[in-house]
Amino acid sequence: MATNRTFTMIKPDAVANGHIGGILNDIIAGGFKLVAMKYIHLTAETAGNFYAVHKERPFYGDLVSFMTSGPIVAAILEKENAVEDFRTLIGATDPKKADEGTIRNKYAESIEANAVHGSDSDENAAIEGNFFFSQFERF
Ligand code: IDP
Repeated sequence: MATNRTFTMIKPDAVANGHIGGILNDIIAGGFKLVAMKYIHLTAETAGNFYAVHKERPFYGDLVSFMTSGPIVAAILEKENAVEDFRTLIGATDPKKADEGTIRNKYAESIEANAVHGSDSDENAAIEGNFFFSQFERF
C-alpha cells in the first residue's frame, strides 16, 4: 500500500448516534478520497487482535467491549500526507482536548467512545488496511 494512505474506523458510538454522514462529509471536505469502505460488526477476537498493542493497558477489556457494542464503518483513505493530516482532522484522543472543529471535538462522547480511529504511522496504516480489506476490496 502506498504511503499516502491511512486507515480509519467510524466507531460504534458515532454510528449509533447517527454521525456516519457527518463524519464522511468532513473526511471528504478535508481532501481525502475513499479507496475502500465497509460496514461491519467486529467480533471480540477481531477487535482484540486489532488493539493487541494495548493489551497491557487498563482500558483494554473495556475498549474491546466498546468496539464490539455495535457496527462500525472501516475505510482506507488517500491523500498526500494522509496519516498526519488525518490525525489533525480527527483531533486528540480525548475529545475534551481535541481542537475546535475536529471530528472528535464535534462527534465524540469520551476518551474511549471517541468517534473515530486514525492510524498513527504509514506502517500501521498499511497493516490495518490489510487487516480489514482483501486485495479485491481496495484499489
Ligand atoms: P488514538 O486512537 O488517538 O491513536 P490510542 O492511545 O492509540 O489513541 O488509543 C486507542 C484507543 O483506545 C483510543 O482511540 C480510545 O478509544 C481508547 N483509549 C485510549 N486511552 C484511553 C483511556 O485512557 N481510557 C479509555 N479508553 C482509552
